[in-house]
Parts: sequence; C-alpha cells; structure tokens
Amino acid sequence: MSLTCEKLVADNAEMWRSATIHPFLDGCRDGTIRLDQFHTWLVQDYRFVVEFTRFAARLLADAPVPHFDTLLGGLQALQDELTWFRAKAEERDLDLSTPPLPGCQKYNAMMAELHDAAYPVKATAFWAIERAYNEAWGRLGALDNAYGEFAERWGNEGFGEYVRALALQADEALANASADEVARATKAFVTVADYEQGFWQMAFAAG
Ligand code: MP5
Repeated sequence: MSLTCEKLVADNAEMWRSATIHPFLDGCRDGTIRLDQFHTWLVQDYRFVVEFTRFAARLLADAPVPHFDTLLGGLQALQDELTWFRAKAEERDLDLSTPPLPGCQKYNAMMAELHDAAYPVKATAFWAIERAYNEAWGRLGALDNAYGEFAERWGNEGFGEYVRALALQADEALANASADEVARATKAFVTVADYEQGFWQMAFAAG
C-alpha cells in the first residue's frame, strides 16, 4: 500500500501533537497570551505566508491539470490572506518589514529548498502546512475574545474541506511516486511538524 497523508499523521502522532497543541494556542483560547507574544506571531506569520505563497506557485507549476482547481482556489485565498494580514498589522500598528526570526527563517528556507523537489514531495509538504494550522486553530473552537477571528480563519469548515482536498491530491501523487520521492515526502512532513512546533515556541518565547 502506498504512503498516505493519514498514515504520515498516524506514524508521527507525538510530533504532530506538538506541532498543533502549544501553550501559545492555549493562551489565545484563554485570553492569557501577552500582546508582545501575539504580535510576534502575527508579524512572523505574515513573513511566512509571503514565502508560502511562492511555494504555492511552484506547486501549481508542477501540478497535473486536474489538481489546478483546488490549488488556484488556494492561491486566491492567499491573496485575501495577505491583504488581511496587512489590515491586522495596521490595526495594531505593527511593522511587517520586521526581519524574520530564526524559527521563521529556517521554515522559509525549507520551503525555498523544496521549490525544485518532485511534485509528490511538494504536495505532501503543502498539505501538511495547511493541515497543521487547520488542526491547531480548529481545536480551539469558537472563541469569544480578540483571537476568535484568528481561530475562525484556519479552523472553519470550508478550510477543513480544502485541507482534505489537498490530502486527496497528495495521496494520489504519492501513489505514483518513486521510493526516493516517498522517503523525501516523509522527511518533509517530519520537518514541517518540527518547524510548526518551533514557530509557536518562537512566538511564545518573545519578549
Ligand atoms: C500556516 C501559516 C498556514 N500561516 N503559518 C504557519 C507557520 N504554518 C502554516 O498557511 P496559510 O497560508 O495561512 O493557510
């Protein structure tokens, strides 16, 4: 049987928990996160999403035509998201040109390194990155505080459907992948899990 996205999550369950459950997120749910921590996350995540958008474009460039609809929808959502980040930063008087911190820098570098990877590897990494946020924010549920808007953005049902569509596309690509590509896709998944945990920690440790 070929590797699937669900198997990656199941085989790396402990790492995946650390990637999607973190005191930063608990602090958003409970309203105890400090503004400097939250603002660090906000600015750094904008810097991440800029590079993720380049990665999305590379993925689209290599995708089979039947995968275009889902990926083009994702790119459209990224346009909206980048605009939304700029609005959030303006509301909070944050400088989005703040340089990326090491936890963001290495994640961005990893995505850039994947630009030339085979499609199954890119499709797996792209799905994992979206799944991480869907699960992390989605677990918080509806929040009646300043962070509700953030939890809703990535935790909503429509985003969950998008993530499931990405998983189907990655599974299909993995079913036709070489053993070397499957190994690289597995490594990319584990790195995403590691760097997601590191990203929360980077924001949580701010100040
Ligand atoms: C995402 C993100 C989800 N914004 N930041 C990190 C560190 N990981 C995943 O990507 P998107 O484009 O916001 O859905």
